[in-house]
Amino acid sequence: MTQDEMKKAVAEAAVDRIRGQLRADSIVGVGTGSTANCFIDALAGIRQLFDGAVASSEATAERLRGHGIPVYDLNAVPGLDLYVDGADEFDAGLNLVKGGGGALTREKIVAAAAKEFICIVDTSKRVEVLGRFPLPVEVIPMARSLVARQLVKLGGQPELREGFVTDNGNLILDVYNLEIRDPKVLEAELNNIVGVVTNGLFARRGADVVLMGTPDGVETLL
Ligand code: ABF
Repeated sequence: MTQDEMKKAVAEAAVDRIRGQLRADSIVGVGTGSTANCFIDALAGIRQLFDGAVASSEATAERLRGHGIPVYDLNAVPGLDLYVDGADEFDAGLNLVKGGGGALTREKIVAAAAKEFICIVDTSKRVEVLGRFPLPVEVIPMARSLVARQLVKLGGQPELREGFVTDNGNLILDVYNLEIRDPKVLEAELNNIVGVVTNGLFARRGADVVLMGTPDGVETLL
């Protein structure tokens, strides 16, 4: 199986997994990225089983609408039963690094609103220790240098993501060379830096389930 085939297989496995949980009034939280895009395409096949979706990015909202799936503002819904999204890395504790696509803040908000977070990945995303993928940190533009200096003190090497502005009008610092042994502690520590909006560690609210596409089929990790 190619990587694209694994992404499609895992997206279809996610649809199979949620099918039985959906009701006519269900709203599904939907993430961002190429694996999430495969999920959106597969979700369109069961369009009649649920009401609509909340999107973690403008790009996702557009793709959902393209399939005729209504997109709701999170403030207009009481909560979400489910959130399905990809990740850039995950470890054995189902802690994640997300935000390679720059949508980390909205992704974290949608994850926080959902009762169950199903993460869909292929084998390339599995790591022993998080930090191989540079950790994205969304920052308020005027605090860019202030935050970068704090990140250096924590042992990281921040690099501004050039030419990129988030859906919230902010900047991303990608932090290299972090060996993240205690993701929950680092997640809180980074969020405490003044000027940081969110960081890409999803450990305090990690995934509930990881569906991992492998060359031999989809594995479920709990
Ligand atoms: C989102 O998409 C992000 O949090 C993560 O950065 C990215 C993964 O993208 P892909 O599925 O294209 O590898 O889930």
